[in-house]
Amino acid sequence: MSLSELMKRGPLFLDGGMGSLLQAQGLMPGEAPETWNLTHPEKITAIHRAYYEAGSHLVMANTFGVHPMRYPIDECERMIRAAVNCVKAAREETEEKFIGLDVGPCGKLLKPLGTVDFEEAVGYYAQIVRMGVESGVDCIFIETMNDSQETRAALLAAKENCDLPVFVSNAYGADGKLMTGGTPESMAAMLEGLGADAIGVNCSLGPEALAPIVERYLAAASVPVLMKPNAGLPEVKDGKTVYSVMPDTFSEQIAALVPKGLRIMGGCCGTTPDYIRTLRQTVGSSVPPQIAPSAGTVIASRSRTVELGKDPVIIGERINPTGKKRLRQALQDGDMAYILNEAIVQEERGAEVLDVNVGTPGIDEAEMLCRAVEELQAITDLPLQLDTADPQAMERALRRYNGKAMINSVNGKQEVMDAVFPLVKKYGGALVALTLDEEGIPQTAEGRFAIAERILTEAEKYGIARKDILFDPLTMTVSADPSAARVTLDALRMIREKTGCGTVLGVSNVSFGLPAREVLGSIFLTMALHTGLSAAIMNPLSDAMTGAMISYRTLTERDANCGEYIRFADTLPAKTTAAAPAGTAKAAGAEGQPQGLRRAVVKGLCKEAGRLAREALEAGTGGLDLIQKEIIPALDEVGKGFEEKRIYLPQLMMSAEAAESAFKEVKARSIRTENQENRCRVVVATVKGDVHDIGKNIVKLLLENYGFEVTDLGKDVPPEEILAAVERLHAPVCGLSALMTTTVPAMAETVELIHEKAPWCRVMVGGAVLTEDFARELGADGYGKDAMASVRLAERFAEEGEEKP
Ligand code: B12
Repeated sequence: MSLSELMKRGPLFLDGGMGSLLQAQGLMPGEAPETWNLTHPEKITAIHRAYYEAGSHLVMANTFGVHPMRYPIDECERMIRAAVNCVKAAREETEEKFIGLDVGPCGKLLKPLGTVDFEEAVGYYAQIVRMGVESGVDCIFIETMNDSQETRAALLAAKENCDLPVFVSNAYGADGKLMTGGTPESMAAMLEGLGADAIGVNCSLGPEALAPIVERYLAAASVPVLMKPNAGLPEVKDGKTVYSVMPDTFSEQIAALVPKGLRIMGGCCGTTPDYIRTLRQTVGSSVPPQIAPSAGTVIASRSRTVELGKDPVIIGERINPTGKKRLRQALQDGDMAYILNEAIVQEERGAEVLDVNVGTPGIDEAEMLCRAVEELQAITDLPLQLDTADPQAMERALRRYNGKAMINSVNGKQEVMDAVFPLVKKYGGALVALTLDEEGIPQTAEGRFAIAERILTEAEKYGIARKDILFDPLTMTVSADPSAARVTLDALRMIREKTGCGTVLGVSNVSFGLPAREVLGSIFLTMALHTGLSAAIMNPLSDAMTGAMISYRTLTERDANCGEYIRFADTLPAKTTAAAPAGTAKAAGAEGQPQGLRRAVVKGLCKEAGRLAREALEAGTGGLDLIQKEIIPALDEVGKGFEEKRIYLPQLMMSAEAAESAFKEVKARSIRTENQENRCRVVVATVKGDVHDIGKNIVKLLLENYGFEVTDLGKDVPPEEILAAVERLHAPVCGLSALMTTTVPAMAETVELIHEKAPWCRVMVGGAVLTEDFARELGADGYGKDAMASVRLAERFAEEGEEKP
């Protein structure tokens, strides 16, 4: 059986861990396993052989750590060739014995979270894949990826550079999420869209803890699902890493998933050939059931999925310059802040997907769409609808889009289908198809339906699943044609009933040219929903439109206890709800939402935060007040969200940046004017292992404003470096900051070192994890709960001089 057949039928057995086996053979801690392909090929070959003998069908070459960001390219090539040769040497027969190119993460984050550009990452992975293919592997196995965008980069590179099967495996936390927030459902949607041949999970946890994640994959995926758990959670005993799940338990827990559909299985850290042998015996002759293709139409951002065709969905229409002068201007000026704000406002008012159309005269649409997608995805996790008629702009945006996008649009014109279908096939997505063609928009419902059928036939030639096509039967304006609404709704009904496909309508156009547009628009929306509309492109800021949508959900048993309706009513202006029973009237604006600068920081709106801070300062608000009453509470709110897993690292980082830009404005102005010049020298630093420096920067700013001469060593600073600065400057005061429980030991070490080697220096400490008692335990000379306290402490230390009380 070929690898593809075996993987589709299952069970397909993979190999297990490599690192711990190499350590047992003498690999030193810190030594890279891939270097042994060149220095100890016989030992690598012996491990591969043991896995084949244990029953692995697919053994991975020892290439996990090989990456052009770590090694010069010719060395990558030598290591990959040697690694594949080691597996070849171990494979005694080729019948159902395959070799995988093991592809791991680069170790750095991609933009906007990190510094690596997406296309740069694709380029690196492309090199690795080509080297693997030239060396003779049978498949590409991308694994242990904990960020969706890097996973996409590697998968895209594999698909663009070979036609071998590509397996993609992600590393999840115990919360069922990737480090950057991805879920089994969002990953399944995006990876299948990009053409992964098998998807699943590896590393991080044992089989029992990974089982629920695998089950979610099985429910969401239409391709084979794989699992490669650790032998439990790693624990350190007597200085050695040990794993607690033994081969029997490991195998039973995995085997229990085979009847549920698991087809591809092996082991990760801590597993050995013994685990694979036992696993194969335990699974025995059981064969997973046939894969049932998932039925729903799902779109996804990196961390959120939206199903179309179940409950009607609101697609926010406001990021579209048609008829919007202010937005057109913003696009021409490259004013992203305006666009990001439109996104946030729509999200706050209930949009579930955001339409993004940037087509404006005088701008490079491809460039702008790409930029808008990237920036929008940094501040919102709503899935996006990429709305452009330019296939080039569409392709560039699709490459970057971190998820499975809604693609708007294709139509019945042959030329347009020829340009758009290959993109949908390559990148995945749910495609909105407009029922018009070379002849224009048919006047009749039958005419529009006929175009829909032609589009479906053509899409099938590309292998695009029917469920991934939604039809827009086109809303025409009733002021120009009294039958316009009826024809659209008739076409909608025919398409729904005869094709089973989902439907989309931009509803606002119905009232064009008429007064009180929302009255007509909201009734048309209701009629369309009643006819079976899956998603409406509409203005979520319109109470009439959103009210119609929410009322419809409430009236069709989609709103338990009318909760959504009541929450919506709470946001309406008092006038509208005056007749309601006591006490429901509220002022407009989503309740409990932070406003102004606080909101800008919470939502990660960088420019907006800077502008609002500047305006507040110009209007006379004190810098310290701004920090304490706006910036810090906003960061606290974000931190709480992060802790409660409502907010993920990308949003945390955007908020930190927004705080920084507000902070820069404060910094540009002196907080206090009556400076006392030439007070003593103070060295400040965030301790080793900790990159949180916003608090430390505020401490520095305030100390400087009170006349201290501050030397700032930055963040993640080792104890020796801090000591060296204290010694060089003979600084009488040193301020240390730490924000994580894990970096408190580094702080303790630094305090001890300074006390020992620079006894003249007094050390004050601060940061969110510390308390007065904790600071005392660390041996610090003082603890400051905020930046003002750092000034008071420094003043006291300066006064007391070198004599410690
Ligand atoms: C912004 C932020 C980030 C930003 C930091 C950007 C930057 N340039 O600083 C980014 C996104 C990079 C980040 C990364 C991470 N973060 Co973070 N982050 C935060 C957040 C939301 C706000 C921190 C902050 O700036 N607060 C505002 C400042 C002004 O407050 P402050 O630092 O406490 O400073 C004040 C006082 O403490 C005092 N002070 C501070 N220093 C000093 C020094 C002296 C001498 C004195 C006297 C006083 C003093 O004065 C300051 C002004 O009043 C907190 C949550 C929170 N509410 O604290 C989480 C938080 C600190 N992060 C956390 C985590 C887990 C992480 C990550 C590990 C996440 C990850 N999985 O990658 C990484 C860590 C990377 C690393 N190795 O350090 C956890 C820590 C949990 C713990 N208890 O250990 C927190 C608490 C979030 C949470 N609730 O889970 N984070």
